[in-house]
Amino acid sequence: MKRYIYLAFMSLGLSLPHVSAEVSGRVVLVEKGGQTRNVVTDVLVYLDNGPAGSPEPDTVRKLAMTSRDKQFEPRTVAVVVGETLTFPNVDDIMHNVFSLTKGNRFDLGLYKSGASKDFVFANPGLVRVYCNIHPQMSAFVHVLPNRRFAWAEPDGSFRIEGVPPGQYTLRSWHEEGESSQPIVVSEQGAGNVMVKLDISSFKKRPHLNKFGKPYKRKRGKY
Ligand SMILES: [Cu+2]
Repeated sequence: MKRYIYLAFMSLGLSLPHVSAEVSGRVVLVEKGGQTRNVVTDVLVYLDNGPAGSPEPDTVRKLAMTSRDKQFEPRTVAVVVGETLTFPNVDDIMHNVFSLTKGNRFDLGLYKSGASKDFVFANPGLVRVYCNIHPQMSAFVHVLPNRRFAWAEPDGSFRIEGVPPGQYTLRSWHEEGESSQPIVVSEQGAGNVMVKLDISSFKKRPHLNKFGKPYKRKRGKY
């Protein structure tokens, strides 16, 4: 059938329609001792090192990471290079959102309830986002080269749509670990892809403030 569609397009002097497939599978989080975590949260699955020159959707997404109850909501966001992320503050107190991550450093300064500031992420990579007032506020922004990504469902299943056939590296990320594996996507896509994400060696570490110094506790509270 595809051959006939191709020939029809060729005879009309048109270029071949964009072929895209779907990649689906399941992520398993492996904890210490080899046990698997029952509920999967905040696991990003994305395709890297794919064929060059694949078309991208040109719709503009509205993305936000809100400061609410001294937490970022959501805590993990994926943006495509050049996309804008809005950081609204809906708390009754001031926040100062910042990142010291190389390539996407920013400092939005102190701003009050109801205010919002934007940042455009220019370089791919994982960006660690914090508040300079509240050390418990931490978040992650994944800056990706394209839209070939998906967040896993709580049962670990994932589905990445609009994938041009080719050879890729399938990467998965959780704040406690990451993994990568080669994958071949045919015109029919790739299904039942199993991803084992080892989170057994994760250790939580404190982070520094925007000056690269430890946070100072004021009156016993943040
Ligand atoms: Cu804050």
